[in-house]
Amino acid sequence: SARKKLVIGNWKMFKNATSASSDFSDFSNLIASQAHNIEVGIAAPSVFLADLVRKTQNSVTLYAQNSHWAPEGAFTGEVSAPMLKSMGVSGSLVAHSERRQMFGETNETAGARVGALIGAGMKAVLCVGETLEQREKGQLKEILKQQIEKAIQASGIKHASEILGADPLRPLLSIAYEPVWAIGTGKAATSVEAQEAHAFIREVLSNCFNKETSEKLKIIYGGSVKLNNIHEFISCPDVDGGLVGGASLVPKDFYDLCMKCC
Ligand code: G2H
Repeated sequence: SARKKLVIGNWKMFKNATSASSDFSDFSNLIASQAHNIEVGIAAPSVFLADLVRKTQNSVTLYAQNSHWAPEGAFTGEVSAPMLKSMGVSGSLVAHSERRQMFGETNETAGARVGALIGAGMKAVLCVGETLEQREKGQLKEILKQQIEKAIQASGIKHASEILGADPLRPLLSIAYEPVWAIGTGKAATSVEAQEAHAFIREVLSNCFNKETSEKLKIIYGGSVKLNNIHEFISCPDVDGGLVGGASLVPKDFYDLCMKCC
């Protein structure tokens, strides 16, 4: 497809100041050393971002793992989109399933976060996905439709032009499909399951915006993506890259994985 592949490493709550710094440098040096046609990002714990932003060499896009819906205010412990932007951070993950499961994230709060990021001209990667129970009950499509429609509604985004941004190859909004049962379990979805969900997500996006816009947006797969299965996923017509947790933690390994997407 005409969509540029997008691979984002999600460091979750791993590393310390020293290892985050040296791993990020190692990874961005490797990426900068190689000509490629993909977009590569790291979503790091926000406490490390100020340091990492100085080391990107423009080869790696930096993301937070969460950002608040308000620009500022009495929200102890939270970080806002304008704060991240002021540091040179490009965007944030939104509503990762771990946040939905453990920190009370809803489709409405997810949407508000997306709206704040896009409003600040930043990238938002909205994470969606069904639990095993929902899949077994045949609710896959219903859940994905709700997660996307409700979030877009709550985001306040009205026009496709708001999410497309200035660079046609890098829209501000992306979707990460992460079936909850595949996250950190070593049990990835099959490429057939991923393609089916991604094609449906594109259909939902087409209904929310329009067909042309839905064709431009990237839908990336997450959930036990590894060096040996990434190629299978990105070979699917509607899979535009990966959101990679465990396999993004070692710089050389993640670099090798990224190179499989070129
Ligand atoms: C899913 C994924 C990255 P992992 O959470 O977001 O993690 O690749 O470890 O399953």
